[in-house]
Amino acid sequence: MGIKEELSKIAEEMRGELQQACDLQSLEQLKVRVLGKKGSLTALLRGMGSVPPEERPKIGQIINEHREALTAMLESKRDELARREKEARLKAEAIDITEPRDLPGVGGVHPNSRVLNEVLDCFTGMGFEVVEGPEVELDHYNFELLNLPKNHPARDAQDTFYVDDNMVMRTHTSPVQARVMLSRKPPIRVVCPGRVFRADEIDATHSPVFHQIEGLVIDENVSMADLKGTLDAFAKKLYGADIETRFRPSFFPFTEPSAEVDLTCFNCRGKGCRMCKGTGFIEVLGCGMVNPKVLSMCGIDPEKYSGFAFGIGLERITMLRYGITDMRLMYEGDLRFLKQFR
Ligand code: 2U9
Repeated sequence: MGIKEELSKIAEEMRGELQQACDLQSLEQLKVRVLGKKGSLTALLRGMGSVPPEERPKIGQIINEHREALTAMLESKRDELARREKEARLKAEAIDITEPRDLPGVGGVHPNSRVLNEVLDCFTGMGFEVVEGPEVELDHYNFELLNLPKNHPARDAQDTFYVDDNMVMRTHTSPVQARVMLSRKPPIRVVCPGRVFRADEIDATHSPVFHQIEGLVIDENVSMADLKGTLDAFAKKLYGADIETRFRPSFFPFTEPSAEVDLTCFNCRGKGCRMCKGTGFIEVLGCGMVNPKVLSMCGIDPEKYSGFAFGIGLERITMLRYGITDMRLMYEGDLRFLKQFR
């Protein structure tokens, strides 16, 4: 068979096989069989030795024309197969974004955060500004300025985490109010939320880390009536208009006079129940008129200004609000507990 017949035969066979080729791999094998080093078309080029010299240029040109044509056929087929493979993959991997899915579990707001936000809303609604301060605090601001001198029992190591002789983990947020008084002129109306630290053993009602919200009002002619009125309004905003407040004399070094405040039990509305141990009242916070010595130490003239302060333990009111009997539940991250607050 002459070279021309050979070429036609090769082209015919390739057309037939290209029709059959259904994937890129078989196409590659066909390319090697025809155009590879040991391919049928390459063999013809090797057979040029038997062609008369004067015919070789012509024959060589014809073979190369066939090589180009066969290469074009292969590439066209490869593009077609590649396109089909891509379409098939896109179809297989397509996601119907309109398909209903079970939403991932959404989080919730921690009960402490809920109550904190409600308490802060009550006071910001009355014109108080929220101010925060450092948790690692100098002894000077945490104790001395609060009329808790060096030998005061509240400083005992069993109550306080000391970083060094002059630095502690703050035991209350009171140093924030002291800092505010030292840096601002009256009138002052601030609430100071945050974490506080006491060297307590962990049990159902104690944690070495807990939260307080303290408040401070400093202005001219601030009286105990302002204190009672403000805290009474707070209690009614937080627990309902029928809630009554009861002020019992107490003592704190940083306030004089001092009082502890009981609220009508928001569970039995004053009838007496297990939560309020039958008394109808629940102690919720402490307060008092700022001790004039504290005013002076914080740069406020006690002859011209007076003020009141109060302190609320956040965990205590959160546990009362939600009937949580063990403080540890709030920190252990158990989803069975947290899911109740979604
Ligand atoms: C300054 C002056 C006075 C803050 C006050 C209380 C009363 C109080 C407790 C409530 C529950 C702490 O978390 S608790 O155990 N606090 O009873 N705190 S008066 O008085 C201040 C604060 C700052 C400069």
